[in-house]
Amino acid sequence: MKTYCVGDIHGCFTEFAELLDSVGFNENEDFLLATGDIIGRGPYPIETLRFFLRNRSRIVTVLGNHELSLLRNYSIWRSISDPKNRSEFLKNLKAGELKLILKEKNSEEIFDYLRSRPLAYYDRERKILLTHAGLSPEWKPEDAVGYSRELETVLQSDRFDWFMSNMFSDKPDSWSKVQKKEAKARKAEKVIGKDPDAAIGKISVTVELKRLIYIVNAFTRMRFCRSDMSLEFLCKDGPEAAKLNNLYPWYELQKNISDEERLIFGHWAALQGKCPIRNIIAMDTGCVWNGSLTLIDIDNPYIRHIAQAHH
Ligand SMILES: [Mn+2]
Repeated sequence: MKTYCVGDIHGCFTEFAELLDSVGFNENEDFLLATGDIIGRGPYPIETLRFFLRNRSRIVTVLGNHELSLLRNYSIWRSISDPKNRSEFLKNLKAGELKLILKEKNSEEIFDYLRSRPLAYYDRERKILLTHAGLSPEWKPEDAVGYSRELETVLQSDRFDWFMSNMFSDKPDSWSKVQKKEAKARKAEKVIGKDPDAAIGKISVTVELKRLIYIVNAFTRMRFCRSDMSLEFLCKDGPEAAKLNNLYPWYELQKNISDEERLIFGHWAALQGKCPIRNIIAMDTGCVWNGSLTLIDIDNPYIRHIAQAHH
């Protein structure tokens, strides 16, 4: 029984299957961790999703930004009642995954599956944390699963559509700002007391939304931070060029991961699977961009199994 970890598949099912074959992955015995973005842009999203659902008891995947975008489109599609407008909406979508999934008999099962994935997974025995984009330098590894659960609860509740329609924002960009806003809201609640005041309800919903947006952005979109550890989303350059703009790859500022712990992440194809910090392991080698797909045995993580992109 082995446990493997695969980088961002992005619907590149051919290369994924090739890798599983090359290590002799046993669907009845072995476990697989995936860094998220299992779909998005690539040619075989349905085949990939079918594999993940079929093996759901032996696979952990965290959510990536592409799964969240898909869920957002699904949420909008569901909210449109007129069939004409629905098909118009699907026609105008850049990404084709939603249309393909809706044709599947078990499409509801697929959406439920995605809605119930975590943003962070922690393997206690091995002390391995798995997320899509990394771990905010303002956070400690032991807090990650708790933050992830906050969002999971919302995604699985009837507040799913509310969050989906408010999710896309670059702000707030810092956890300390979130905490300051929370402290302010608590103070306001104390002053006004327990009067059922609509304004107070509004304050706390706004503050909660900000907290959830930060959680999503840190786990699924982060690449660069400013020196004060706030997240920066505009820079698309590689890590070296970013220094000129006084930006830092998040992992250079993340000092809370102990020597015995490991953090595995994907998302950042431009790193080409290289992170200079020994126990922070970059897995996205850009298969969907004509790079390659990477798989490791997590008990032997420095040996990499690679499948070159075919398309
Ligand atoms: Mn990504």
